[in-house]
Amino acid sequence: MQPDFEKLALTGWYPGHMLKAGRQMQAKLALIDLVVQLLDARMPSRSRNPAFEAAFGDKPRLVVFNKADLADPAATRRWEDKLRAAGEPALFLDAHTGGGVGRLLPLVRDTWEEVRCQRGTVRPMLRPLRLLIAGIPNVGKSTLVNRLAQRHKAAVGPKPGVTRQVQWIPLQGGVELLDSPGVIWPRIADKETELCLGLIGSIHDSVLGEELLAECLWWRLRREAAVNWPLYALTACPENVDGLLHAVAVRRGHLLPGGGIHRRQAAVDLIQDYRAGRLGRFTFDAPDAT
Ligand SMILES: Nc1nc2c(ncn2[C@@H]2O[C@H](COP(=O)(O)OP(=O)(O)O)[C@@H](O)[C@H]2O)c(=O)[nH]1
Ligand SMILES: [Mg+2]
Repeated sequence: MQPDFEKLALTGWYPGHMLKAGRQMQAKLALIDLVVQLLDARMPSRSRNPAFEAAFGDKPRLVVFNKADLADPAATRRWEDKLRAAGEPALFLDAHTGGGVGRLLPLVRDTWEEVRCQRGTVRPMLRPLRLLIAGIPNVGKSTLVNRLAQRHKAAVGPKPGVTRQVQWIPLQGGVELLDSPGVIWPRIADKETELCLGLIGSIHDSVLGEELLAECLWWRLRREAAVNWPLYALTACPENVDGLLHAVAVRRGHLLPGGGIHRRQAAVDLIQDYRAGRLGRFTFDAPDAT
């Protein structure tokens, strides 16, 4: 039976530290020229949301998709086509291994030149272009900052003349990167979006509950053609989430005396396998759906 996730109330979770992070980001925005908005390649539309428009105002922005290694390559190609048709750059990265990261700075510079052109600026820029990487929790902002910084490790260090807490990492070609990324809270439109954001780790597991996340994942995997079901000695998607959790529990030894299973532990394992890409590569937002 189809689970009706929309019957469930939104958690309304908005921790105080997120409010603080939002304010801190506003302060950072004043220091920078261009925002690199990092989204999750597994949810290109759900991880992009109106909260960003509110957060960034008219600050020049470049939208980039991370964790492409976990997304369905065919869906990514369709997303690339759709984005390019709309005149947007379509940069899909894997900040973990560095795939695609080398294309980021040239794209930043191109975007910035376009912005200057639109503004009618003709004078050469005499100071470095300042970048901020921003996005919702867990999309890989810190990983990307570290990767960009690592390539230029020798140059990392505080610079005089800038506020002491703010450190700029000099990159190639007159670009500086703010060393700490900006965190934005995702806008949660409906329960399924909230659950998907939970699956990609942008909302704390304990808020939504691992067993509910597992049910959402089961529901999504049901519609996927290429799932690594043999991981749990299965040949196809079980009829319901209980069947799936049972298979996980048997495989991982989460069995209780008397024949029951440790349901939550099985759910935790299932979610971890999904996040690590062990079940396959999936994209939850179809480019043709919107
Ligand atoms: N598979 C994969 N994992 C990534 C990638 N980028 C980051 N991660 C992992 O995602 C998790 C969150 O990354 P982090 O940089 O802390 O995200 P932040 O909250 O946006 O700063 C970490 O476990 C990273 O190792 C990527 O491109 N692919
Ligand atoms: Mg971080």
